[in-house]
Amino acid sequence: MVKITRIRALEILDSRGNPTLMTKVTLSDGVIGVAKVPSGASTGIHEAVELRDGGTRYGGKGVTHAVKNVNTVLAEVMGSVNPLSQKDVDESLLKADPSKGKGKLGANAILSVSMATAVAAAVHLKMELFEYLRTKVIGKNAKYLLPVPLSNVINGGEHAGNELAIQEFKILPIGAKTYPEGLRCISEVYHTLGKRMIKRYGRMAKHVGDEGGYCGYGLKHTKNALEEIVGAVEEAGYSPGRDVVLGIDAAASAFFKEGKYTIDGKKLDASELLEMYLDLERTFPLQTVEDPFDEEAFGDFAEYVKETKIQVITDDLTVSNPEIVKRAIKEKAGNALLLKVNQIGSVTEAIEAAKIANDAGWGVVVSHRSGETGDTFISDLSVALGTGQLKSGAPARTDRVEKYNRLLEIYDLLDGKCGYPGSKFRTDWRNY
Ligand code: 2PG
Ligand code: MG
Repeated sequence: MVKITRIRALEILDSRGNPTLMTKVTLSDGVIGVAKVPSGASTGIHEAVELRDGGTRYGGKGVTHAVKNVNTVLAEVMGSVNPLSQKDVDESLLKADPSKGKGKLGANAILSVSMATAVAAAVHLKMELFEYLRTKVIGKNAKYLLPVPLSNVINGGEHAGNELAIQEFKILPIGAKTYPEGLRCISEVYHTLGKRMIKRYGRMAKHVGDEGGYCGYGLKHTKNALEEIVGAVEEAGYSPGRDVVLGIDAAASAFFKEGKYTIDGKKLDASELLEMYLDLERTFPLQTVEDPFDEEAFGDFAEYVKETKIQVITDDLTVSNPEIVKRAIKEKAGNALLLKVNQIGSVTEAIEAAKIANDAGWGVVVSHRSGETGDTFISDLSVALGTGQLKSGAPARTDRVEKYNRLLEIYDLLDGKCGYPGSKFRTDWRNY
């Protein structure tokens, strides 16, 4: 039986220049699996714990303790685990750190081993990662759906230094027939948007935020950003509403304080903010809204779901945690789950959260973090789960583009014999 013979982690940097982990898992046949862990900025309070060193080195953000935990405790534990059973791998990892949020060894440490082992197992079996995850780990047949990208073309909130409270303004290329056509669409709209913004607001508007979207220089209000995007969609030769629909991630916890949401120069209570979202839906081809309220406001999320027909995604509210996802489903506090593997800290638990969401009829959107690396695990995961939606930032900056490029590669590997949901981006997963 194949075994894990060596696990080696090291401290590397993420796309914001902060430390994170790269972990290599070596199997007895010499195969190596590598994983690099991402990191968020607008993190939910119930997320699994990123173990950071503290002190002054790297502003306290070093991960040498997490690295050490991988190289000692986890390397030891994994020596006797079957790397071809992701369930056993993750059960052993969770047993090694049963603390709440995996804070003892660090969810960043644990996740790096969980992901790298899956990568190694796929290589060992001479399978592509998406194929391995789908057929061997999730246990579904080899029928593949590529995702519609939710591409964040204007950054705000904690991801950019502008006046926009809303964190992400996204485009979804739903008129495309295939994934490559969809990617081409977001690239064309992105570049058209950049030229428009420079023409209107000057060269400062050329700069980008943490996820490669424009920094929003000159934009004062939520509506201005959406107007610019709709204009760019048209100018690029696409039809807003038919070819491209819009999405936002409000990441509303970041502008919520003492019961009020500070946005567009106003202080709104939850019902006024809900009215604002409904008004945006009436004015723009807005089809998906993420984290519209504070991360503990289950009731306000549920109010929104009652009032709208569009996709309401829970991110900070559910933090990819199976138990919290169950609560949100019970309280009807959304209709789609944002899935970030590092929020929960293991591949198996992330897959479980997705399954719980799908079983309840909720959509699932696999997502990057604002602090990323070149790792493309999430592209394979979205194809393996057949979520039909992936959020990976603008079609710019290598940390974002690598994910989109991996999907191009998967499309090629499959000879184009895979689905693309297009306008059925909220429901097509049911066929896979
Ligand atoms: C989000 C993410 C990713 P962060 O809120 O959805 O876009 O941001 O990684 O900073 O939490
Ligand atoms: Mg979010």
